[in-house]
Amino acid sequence: MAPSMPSLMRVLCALGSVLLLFATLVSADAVLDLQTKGKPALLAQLAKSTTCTKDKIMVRKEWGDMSKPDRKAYIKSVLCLMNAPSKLPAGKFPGAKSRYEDFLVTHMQQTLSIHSTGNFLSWHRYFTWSYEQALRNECGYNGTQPYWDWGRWAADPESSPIFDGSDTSMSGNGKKITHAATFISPAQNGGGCVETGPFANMTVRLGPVSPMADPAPPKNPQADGFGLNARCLRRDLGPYLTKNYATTAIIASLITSYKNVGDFQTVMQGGSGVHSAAHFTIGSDPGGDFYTSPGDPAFYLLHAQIDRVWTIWQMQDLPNRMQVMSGGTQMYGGGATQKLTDSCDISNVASKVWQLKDLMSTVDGPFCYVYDSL
Ligand SMILES: [Cu+2]
Repeated sequence: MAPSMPSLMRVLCALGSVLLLFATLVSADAVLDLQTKGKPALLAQLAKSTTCTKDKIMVRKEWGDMSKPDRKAYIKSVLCLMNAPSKLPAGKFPGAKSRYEDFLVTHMQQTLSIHSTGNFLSWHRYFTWSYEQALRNECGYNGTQPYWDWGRWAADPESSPIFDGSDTSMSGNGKKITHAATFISPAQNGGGCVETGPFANMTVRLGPVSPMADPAPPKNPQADGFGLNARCLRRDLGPYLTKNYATTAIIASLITSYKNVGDFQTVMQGGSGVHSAAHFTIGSDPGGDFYTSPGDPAFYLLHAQIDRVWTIWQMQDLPNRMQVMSGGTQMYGGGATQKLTDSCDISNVASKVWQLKDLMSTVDGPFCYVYDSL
């Protein structure tokens, strides 16, 4: 018997809904699609690697895709690093009490030669990887460095599993206080001390050097910011910057719009680029000071995503985007032209000095990791 019109309509409607759902699932995340598209190139690169093999590969995941026990293991290892003694000379760096702060000192010392420079991407890749190594080798962590996909949580970062303030988050927003706007966004929903989650009682000691928080943090007793200046961790989370400058569509467009690494990294690091948007989404103190931003433990999730976006950009045309670099050795084209043979020395926190050319692939040189899946 032929179906009656209404039931035929129902069938067609149901079919339409299924197709729509399928289309949504397939292209739910344009950045993930680009990552999938680039996978064969990455596998080909891995096959040629001199140091990394499939059986050794580590897989970094988005915080929201990690199990709660895995998140807790990561948090535990970060707290361990914060409680481990500094290996730096106390006379020179009185504010560096912990191994965690040794990383912060390293970033502070090199700030002007690692941002808006040729080595921005490779330096931060090696820095984030060295931090992951310290968590594993010095604090018994068995997992990998998680990342924060700004696009996934762009509508409301505060309710994301990264910042929801639960015991499986990287702690929540700062306490809501009356405060002024910054140069990049209106005042957001916090501004005060972080009082929820695993880092609620964290003490920040180094800096400020170039603070952009309101109210301003107390001055450091040393002009270089390395003196002891104990205060609380503050944040000013809100959706303004991610909604306007770091959605999935914007990240995908960053990856697909620029063939040249100079253009790609300049747009990424510009005032309305994803890098600034993500940093000032955390904001406040020490997160809003570009010298001391690694003093907020969410920094490393943020920079793993910077690294992931670079990796996905590289994977779109790997042979032409691997050994490429653009920029100077000092900010905004200053200093000499950066060379692939320049060294990357973060010997406060890593034992080996590599040349930048060795830091260009996540599956060669010191590295052996991918994002999300192999
Ligand atoms: Cu940095």
